Amino acid sequence: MNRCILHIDMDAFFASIEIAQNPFLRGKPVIVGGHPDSRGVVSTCSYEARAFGVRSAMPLSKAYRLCPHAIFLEGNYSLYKQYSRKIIDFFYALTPYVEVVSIDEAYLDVSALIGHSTAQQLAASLKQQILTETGLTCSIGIACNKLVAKIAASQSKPNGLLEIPLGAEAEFLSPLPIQSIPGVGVRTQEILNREGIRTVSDLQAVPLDELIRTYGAWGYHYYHSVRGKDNRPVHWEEENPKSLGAETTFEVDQSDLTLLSQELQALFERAYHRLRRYKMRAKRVSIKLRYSDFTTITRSSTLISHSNDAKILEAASLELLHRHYQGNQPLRLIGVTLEQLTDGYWQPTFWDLPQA
Ligand code: TTP
Ligand code: MG
Repeated sequence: MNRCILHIDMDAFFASIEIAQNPFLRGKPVIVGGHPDSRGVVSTCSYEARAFGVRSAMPLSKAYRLCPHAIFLEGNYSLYKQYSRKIIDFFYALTPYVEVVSIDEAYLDVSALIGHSTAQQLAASLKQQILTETGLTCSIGIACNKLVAKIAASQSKPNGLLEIPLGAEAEFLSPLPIQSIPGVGVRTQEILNREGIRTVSDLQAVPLDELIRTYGAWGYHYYHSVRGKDNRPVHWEEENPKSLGAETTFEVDQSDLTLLSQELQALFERAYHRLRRYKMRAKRVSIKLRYSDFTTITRSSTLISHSNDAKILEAASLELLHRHYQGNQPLRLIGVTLEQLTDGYWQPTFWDLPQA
């Protein structure tokens, strides 16, 4: 059976929340990340600032040179997480088949809902609900798989809705630049460009055996991706999970402990977010480390009692990393899992209460 997947990604997420909170900012270039004199980088910026060339991860000093009249804001991460949680709850109200990918991004498998409504109708009403309840816009891609749905969402930004009909995947992708394909990072893009491969259609023309000769296992990935083929299911979660985890495979193997700690913290946030959504508590924290040679270890730490305290659980996961990571060996994968779960009482926060 053909699947129907929605990919939803909020537009200029952190900046849009700041604007929703303070309408004076609407229509203005807004940059979130800190004061332009500081050494930090841009988290994100409004589309008005993007018109001046400002982008995520750019040094704030450079953003200031490009757009000196922009409004620079420190950012309020806990507020952004609260918005994120509200939006994710709308997804779960539609279907249990939700895979939350990041703070502002999720896949929904809505195959079972099609017939009663069209995918376009579902997506349009979700966009409307998010806008009415939060004041934020998002972009939604609809396709038969995750890869094409994600690219469709990014192509429709901002405030877009784009459905790629079944069978039109390769045709949709062909005019796009090669870096539109997830997995084609800056380095791969440079290598491909040197060989004269700039668009997806250029890469569609390269035979499979040549791709495998040049790129090894990634050759298969490119071959199928450029044709819009992707079999990955939406990784949704059961009603009462036994464990909640998140892991990531690096594009380039990593050995920098600071970076690994940051990645682990980001993964922990994802696992913890789900713990919170299920209103559960965990008694054990595990980490998984896979080295370049595919040697994989998992290490666990058991707490004295069940906890839903983010600080305690996060500290346990970081402590495991610091204790067990062999610093001289690069990692290709890192993951964290919250285990031995039990139902727990969560104090409702301001955001759980109806807003005036
Ligand atoms: P994105 O979805 O990549 O970016 P965005 O929502 O700001 O803009 P759009 O999707 O319309 O292109 O990331 C979501 C949030 O994650 C973003 O608002 C801020 C944060 N973020 C960072 O802090 N640093 C980064 O380098 C990136 C890419 C995002
Ligand atoms: Mg976004």
